[in-house]
Amino acid sequence: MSETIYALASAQGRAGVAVVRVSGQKAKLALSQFMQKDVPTPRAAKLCRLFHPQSGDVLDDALVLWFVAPKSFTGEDVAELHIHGGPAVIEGVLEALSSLQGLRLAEPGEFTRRAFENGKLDLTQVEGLADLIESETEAQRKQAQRQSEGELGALYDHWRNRLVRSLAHFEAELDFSDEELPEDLHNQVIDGVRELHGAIRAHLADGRRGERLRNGIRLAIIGPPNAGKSSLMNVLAQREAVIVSDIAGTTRDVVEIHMNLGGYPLLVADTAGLRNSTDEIEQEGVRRARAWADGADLKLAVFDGSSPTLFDAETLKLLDDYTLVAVNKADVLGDQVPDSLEGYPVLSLSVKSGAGLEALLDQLAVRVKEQCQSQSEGPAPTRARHREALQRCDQALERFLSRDQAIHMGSEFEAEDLRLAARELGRITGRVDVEDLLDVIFRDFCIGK
Ligand SMILES: Nc1nc2c(ncn2[C@@H]2O[C@H](COP(=O)(O)OP(=O)(O)OP(=O)(O)O)[C@@H](O)[C@H]2O)c(=O)[nH]1
Ligand SMILES: [Mg+2]
Repeated sequence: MSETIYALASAQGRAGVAVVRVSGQKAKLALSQFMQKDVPTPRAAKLCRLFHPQSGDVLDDALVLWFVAPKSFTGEDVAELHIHGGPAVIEGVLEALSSLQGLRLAEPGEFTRRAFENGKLDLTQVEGLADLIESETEAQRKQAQRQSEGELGALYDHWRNRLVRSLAHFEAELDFSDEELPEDLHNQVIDGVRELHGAIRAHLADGRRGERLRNGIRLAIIGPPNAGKSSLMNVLAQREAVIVSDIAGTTRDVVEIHMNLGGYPLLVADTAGLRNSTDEIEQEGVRRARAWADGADLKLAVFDGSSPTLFDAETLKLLDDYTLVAVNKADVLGDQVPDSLEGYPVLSLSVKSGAGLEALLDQLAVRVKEQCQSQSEGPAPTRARHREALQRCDQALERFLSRDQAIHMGSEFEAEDLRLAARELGRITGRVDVEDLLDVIFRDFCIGK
C-alpha cells in the first residue's frame, strides 16, 4: 500500500487562497478528522471549518473538495483544502496533517508521478502539464494544452499499436506455414510499415517547430558598431535594458530579453558591434556575438544609415535565409535607403523617430510564426527526447524496409527491428522501458512541490 501524501499544491507566498492536496488511502480519514464529521459529497465544493485533529483548535474556514478513487488527479482518494493563503494558515494546516499517522509530505512531482503510475496520464501528458504551468504566451499555452490533453501521446500510441500489429503478423509468418496464413500477408505487413515510416518521417521533418515554440525563438540583433542595435533592443524591451552611446563598441556582453510577439515567445539578444578590434574585451564581445548569432533561429542585421560604408563587410558575411535586414537612422538618410541588398529586402528604420518599427515587428512576427507553427494539422514533437526516440524508430524501420527488399523473406532478425521501433515509440509515452526516464521527467516537475 502506498503512503498517503500531502503538499501545498499552489505557489509559495501570500495569496487569497492556497490549495493543499492530500492523496492516498488515508485521505478520507484525515479529512473527516479535520472536519470533525463525515467527508462531503464527492466532487462538490463544501464550505466547512477545519480543526486540528489533535488539539481541536480551529485551523481555518475552507472550501473542501473530495474525490473518490479512481476519479481523481492521482487516481487515488484525494482531498483538496482551499484555505486562506497566508503563511501561518498554510503552516498550521501542513503541521496538522503531519501530526496524523501514515501521512507524509509529498516529494516534488509525486502527485503527478502517482497519476502516471495509476494510468491517469502518459509521459507526454505529464510533460504537457509541466509546459502548461511554464507557458508564457498564447501559442505556448495552446501547444501545452493540446499535449496535456493527450493529443501527442495518442498519436504515438496509435503508431505503436500499428507497429505491434505488424510485428505480430510478421512473427506469425515465421511460426506458421504459408498455407495456414492469409494470402499476401507478407506484402500487407511491408506496405503498412512503409506507410507508417513515411508518416514518422514527415512528423520528424517539422523543423523542430514544437521544440522552438516550447523554448522560444532565439533572435540575435547583429550589425556594425553604432548602428543602433542597443537602441532598438531598448525599444523592444520597453525599458533601458542596455547602455546606448555614440561611442562605437559600447556593447560588449550579450544581453538577452524575453518578449511576447503576437503570442509567440522570443528571446532577443543584443550583441557587440561586429568589427576587428585591438581591444581584448571588445574582441571577446565580438566572439560572443558571433557565437550567439550562430546558434540563433533568426537574425536581425541592423546597418548604420549614417555610416559612409553603410553595408559593412563583417555583417554581410553573416546574412542567410534566416536574416532580416534593416537600415537604421533613416531620419539621417531619408529616402536614400536602398530597397534591397543582395536579394534581401531592406527595411528602412529609424529607432529615433519610430518610423519603420511597426513594419519591422510585423515582418518579425511573420518569421517567428513560420518557425513555430506546424505545417501539418497534427501535433509536433516538443522535446529533444521525443525527437531522438522518433529518430531511433525511423532508423529501425529503415533497416527493416531496406533488408526486406534485398532478401524478401521474414526472419527473426527483421522482427527485432520492428520490436525496437515499437519500443522507441513506447518510450515516449512511457508504455515500456520507462524506469530510466521517469526520474528525468519528474525531477523538475513542480506540481505538488
Ligand atoms: N539619428 C539617429 N541616431 C540613432 C538612431 N538610433 C540610434 N541612434 C544613435 O546611434 C548611437 C549608437 O546607438 P547604439 O544603440 O548604442 O548603437 P549600437 O549598435 O548598440 O552600438 P554598439 O553597442 O557600439 O555596437 C547613439 O548615439 C544613438 O542615440 C536613429 O534612428 N537615428
Ligand atoms: Mg550596443
